[in-house]
Amino acid sequence: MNNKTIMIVLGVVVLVIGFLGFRVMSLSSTVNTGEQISLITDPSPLRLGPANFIISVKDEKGQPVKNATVFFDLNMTAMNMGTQQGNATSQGDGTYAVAGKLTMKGPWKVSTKITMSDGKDMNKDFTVNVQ
Ligand SMILES: [Cu+2]
Repeated sequence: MNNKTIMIVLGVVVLVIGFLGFRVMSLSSTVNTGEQISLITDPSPLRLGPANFIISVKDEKGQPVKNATVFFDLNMTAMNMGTQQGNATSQGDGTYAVAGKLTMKGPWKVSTKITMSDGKDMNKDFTVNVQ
């Protein structure tokens, strides 16, 4: 083989390794991500007054979890605005809804505790801003 052929072969090898490396990375990012708990608010962005909080629970495979218990606690991050907590209501599709009242502008914390049907507990907190 002459030098030019070697360079071409090396280039192809580098491309193949790069491609495989990319595939491995993208595979590992979709495997083993764990359960996903996400929050949607209505209205969004939040403002003073009543608001609905929709908490979505998905399992390790990204499937909606319909039979979890979702405990919800709403308060400001920096001060106690009184107790707003309880279980969110299952909507039957892996989402859980709860109503709250936002009585002051600024950062609020939505704390959730999710209990799966097998008894496994998870906590996830969200910080939202009231405008
Ligand atoms: Cu406050």
